[in-house]
Amino acid sequence: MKATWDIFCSVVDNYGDIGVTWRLARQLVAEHGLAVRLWVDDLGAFVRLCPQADAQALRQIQQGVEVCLWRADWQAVEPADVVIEAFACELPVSYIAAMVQRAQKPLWLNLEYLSAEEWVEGCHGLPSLQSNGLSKFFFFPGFTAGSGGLLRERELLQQRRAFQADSGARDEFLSSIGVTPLPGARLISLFAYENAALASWLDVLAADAQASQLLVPEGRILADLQVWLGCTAMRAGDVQQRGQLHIQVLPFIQQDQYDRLLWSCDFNAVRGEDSFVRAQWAGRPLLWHIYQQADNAHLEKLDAFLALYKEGLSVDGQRALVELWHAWNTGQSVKESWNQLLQRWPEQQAHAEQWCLQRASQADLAEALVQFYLNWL
Ligand code: TRH
Repeated sequence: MKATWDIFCSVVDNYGDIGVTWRLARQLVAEHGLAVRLWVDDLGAFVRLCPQADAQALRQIQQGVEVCLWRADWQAVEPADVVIEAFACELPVSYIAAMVQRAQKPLWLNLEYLSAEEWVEGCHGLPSLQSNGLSKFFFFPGFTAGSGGLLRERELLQQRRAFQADSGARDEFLSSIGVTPLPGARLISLFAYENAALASWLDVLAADAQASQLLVPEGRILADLQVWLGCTAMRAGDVQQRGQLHIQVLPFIQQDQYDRLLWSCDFNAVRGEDSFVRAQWAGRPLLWHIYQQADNAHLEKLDAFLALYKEGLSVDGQRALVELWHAWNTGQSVKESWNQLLQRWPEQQAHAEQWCLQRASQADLAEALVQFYLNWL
């Protein structure tokens, strides 16, 4: 009998919660042959990632995953063997009661947000005894061997390498999303929250000796882009040029296509959690717009990641990287740091690939979850 897994996802905002859980659910089905139900409280967000899905369906099968609407008026179901509450979302009270009643108790996991902070290793896998007698385990994704790892499909890096080695595949993909690469231009993707530093980056790209082609999926950064361009209501397909900078707005594409976009670009600006990880698997230099938290807690997380990521770069390479990422995340001008980064471009390229290879030597998150369950049994 296949083990059954329930993954609960409450969509707080943006696409990270559903992006991570949808990716994990698919991988558990495709690579581990598990029966997975994904409970989502906002099917609208899910449909954005999976356009063929039905936003009204209470239950539907998508790519082997049973996707269920998590309704406020919870209808009783038999709990699964493994229950994952993603990002500390609160399970329905009656579902927890049913977990307690189950003859074979389920493994209950809280899948946490990704962080490179040192304390993560100490907390990963720890149980917390609940008043109902069940234990809930904290599962932390992460970048180091003592953490739960990162989401990475089994064939991902082989596919990425084959794609990057095949310029025809790249051109064909770009053409499928309406992009014609400009000869000699640096190709950049931009996915970010509202960002006061954007104008300084666009200024420096427009004034650069080398042309840049900036691809911007529809999203929150468009408002700042429009202010800089002095235009309104930009939509997918719109193209603008200022100096050496060519800007094109893209539609919001599916996760697999978004991967290909990251693989196609020379540089990727990403945000949140899932796109940030995907850009690392692309093996190309990247810029992270971290999700803002109260009291600037996110800046500590940013520095924790930088401390790991910058290892192996030269002193100048480290400085350019850290200053660029700090400026981008604090709304300061990126002009100096971007130019410094460009001066060390080959080093940053080699480093991104090296970082990717090192992370890929660890077990991926889905595999680590499955192993955790097998050890727990
Ligand atoms: O959307 P996000 O900002 O999500 C955030 C973070 O996860 C943050 O940590 C969390 O607290 C907050 O949500 C609630 O960024 P993220 O994590 O990169 O998720 C975006 C998803 O959208 C990711 O799975 C990639 C996907 N995507 C596409 O599928 N197509 C696209 O065109 C683009 C731009 C993204």
